[in-house]
Amino acid sequence: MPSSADLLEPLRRGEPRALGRAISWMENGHPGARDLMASLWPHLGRAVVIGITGSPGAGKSTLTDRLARALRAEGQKVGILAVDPTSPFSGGAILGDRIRMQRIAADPGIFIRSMATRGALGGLARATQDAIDLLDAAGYDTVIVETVGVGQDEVDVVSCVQTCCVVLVPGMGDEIQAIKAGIMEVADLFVINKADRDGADQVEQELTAMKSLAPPRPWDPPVLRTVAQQGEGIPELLDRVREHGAWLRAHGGLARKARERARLRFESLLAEAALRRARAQAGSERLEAAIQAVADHAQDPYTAVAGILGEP
Ligand SMILES: Nc1nc2c(ncn2[C@@H]2O[C@H](COP(=O)(O)OP(=O)(O)OP(=O)(O)O)[C@@H](O)[C@H]2O)c(=O)[nH]1
Ligand SMILES: [Mg+2]
Repeated sequence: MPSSADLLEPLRRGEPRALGRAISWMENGHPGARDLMASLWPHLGRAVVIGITGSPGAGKSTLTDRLARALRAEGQKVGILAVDPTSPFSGGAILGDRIRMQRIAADPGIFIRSMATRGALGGLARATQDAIDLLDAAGYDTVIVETVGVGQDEVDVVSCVQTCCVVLVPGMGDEIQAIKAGIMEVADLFVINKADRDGADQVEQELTAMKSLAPPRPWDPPVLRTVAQQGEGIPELLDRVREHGAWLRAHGGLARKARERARLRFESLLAEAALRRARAQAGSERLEAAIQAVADHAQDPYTAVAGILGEP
């Protein structure tokens, strides 16, 4: 079995096999995972991370594919993480994506990985953040994170990215309302994809109306149109992503985001470690008994937790 030291060099050279294995290590809580991260940590923070999020079928993968090809044409190395909180499978089982992305998958300058719920210790957001860090350490210039727009899981995933692009399509109707909750606040850019279809004007109007109702933000997320299938609007999208990056740098946003990410990660690891420790110290039986007592209304949860922690 390779040690983290064995993995480190090929990983730093950007070898896809080492990268794939390292991502699995982090997902599965391999004993060498912590050492590996410790060795890499000083080298991180170089990669630009772009999030592409939106409803199923909005064209996220097509956009991602186009963006990746545009960045490759500039000579960049590109990592793609396809995050699907609704899928129990991981390791590349998103068949449609695989077929669509076959063309770019053959390019050694592009690394693609599907991330799904199963097997990701500590949740998808953490697994995604770890994978981003590994790609960063492996010399990938840009990482594109594609997530389906559903609930908290993906809002957490969005916290991993530098620039979050929310993809809308014409004819969404009520869906635009649904997207408002949570996603409105995290969007750095709105992309109206499938602009070749009728109704792009209407989505844009609804979006503008929604933006005007939201509390003003220091960065006003621009709205742009793309036809990902034809590659239309992709250079403009990249320009806007870079503008946002420049704005972040000029306003201390990168440091602020880095600190927020560090806090989320630190606190979730700490909470998990505290639970593990409590379980080890009190014993699983006592913990289960306490949970049952709460369920039976024999004891309230606050008192039960204090009891496990030995607090008065
Ligand atoms: N008309 C039109 N179709 C598009 C455009 N972009 C993508 N499509 C098509 O929309 C369908 C869905 O595209 P995907 O890129 O798989 O969408 P997705 O958001 O990744 O889908 P999921 O990952 O399944 O949520 C495909 O058939 C694409 O060819 C576009 O700009 N115009
Ligand atoms: Mg997709």
